[in-house]
Amino acid sequence: MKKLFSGVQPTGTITLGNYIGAFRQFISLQDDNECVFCIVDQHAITIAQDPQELRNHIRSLAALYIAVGIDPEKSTLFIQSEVPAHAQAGWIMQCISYIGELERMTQFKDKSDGKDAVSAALLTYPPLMAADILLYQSDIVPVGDDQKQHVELTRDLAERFNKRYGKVLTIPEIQLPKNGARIKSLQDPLKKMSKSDPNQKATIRILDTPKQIEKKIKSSVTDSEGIVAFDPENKPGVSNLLTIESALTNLSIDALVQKYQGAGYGDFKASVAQVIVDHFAPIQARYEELINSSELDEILDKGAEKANAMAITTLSKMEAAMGLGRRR
Ligand code: ATP
Ligand code: LTN
Repeated sequence: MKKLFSGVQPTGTITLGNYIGAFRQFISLQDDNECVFCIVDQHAITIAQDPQELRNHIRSLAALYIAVGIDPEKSTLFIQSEVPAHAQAGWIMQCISYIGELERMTQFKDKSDGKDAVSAALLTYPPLMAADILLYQSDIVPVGDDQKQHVELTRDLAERFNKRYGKVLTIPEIQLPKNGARIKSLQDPLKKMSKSDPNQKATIRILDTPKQIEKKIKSSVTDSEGIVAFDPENKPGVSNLLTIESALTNLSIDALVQKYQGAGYGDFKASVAQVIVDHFAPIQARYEELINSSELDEILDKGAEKANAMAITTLSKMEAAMGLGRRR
């Protein structure tokens, strides 16, 4: 079995983009791999968070992992700040990172652009992410394509570490989703759909009510041509909706274009909205069962314990290889 690691930030209720780009992959991968899934709350605080909101988002994200189908019997699910080795290994990774390579990360550029107070941790976010992955000697990292650059940096850092201190770390491979790698904002289909987008109309969230979903899809930005066709460059809005329906139904884009031949945008949007509503209904029902249950706390306690044991093993090897403390 291959070892697999992925993380999601508790910065808001997960979107359709997160679901298609990340969560659905996780579920299909957990049968054939040894999976570790992390709620990366330490990454979330690289941008200031309201404490009560952060607490709620962490719990909600944990319940959603289970509700979408992560099986705690097969996979390990835990909260990053409950496993101290992440911050410790994150520091080590910072020590072998160069400022220049961190400044070149597009996520850093996007998130710091135009801000006058940018935390140092926004720059050192990728070395912490590298630590997350490398502590579990992960072979595979399934993420959306916006994270490709970070996983490539993780590989560089692991190679650099191994070259300097001996072969301690596994070099991970990125795994991109086959379908719908990047779902776009409903209001600006040139931007990715992002859970921290302040414009509520831009994102569908996994806990949205059917009414909200219908309204948001109905008001999504398309074009004035009135023909349902797949052309991401010239028709990004319509293409995005087709990508969403295709990803949720597993029907090909061609089959969908065929299905909507002659249909107006009104009917097209109503039908896409219905597909999303039907897909989310069972997930939302399971979420309601979990969110205030002790079952969720038990899963997270057990997850932290398992993750801790794995992470400490690698951290000890890293520290010994570097000559830190009194380890040999
Ligand atoms: P934030 O707005 O806080 O940056 P985000 O919505 O971009 O959040 P992350 O927590 O950064 O989400 O990412 C969680 C996972 O979802 C990652 O694997 C990421 O690649 C994937 N992902 C995020 N947005 C999209 C999207 N629009 N389409 C496909 N996958 C996505
Ligand atoms: N940077 C990622 C979240 C993340 C992650 C990870 C993903 C933190 N650590 C380790 C995969 C593996 C994001 O913003 N999506």
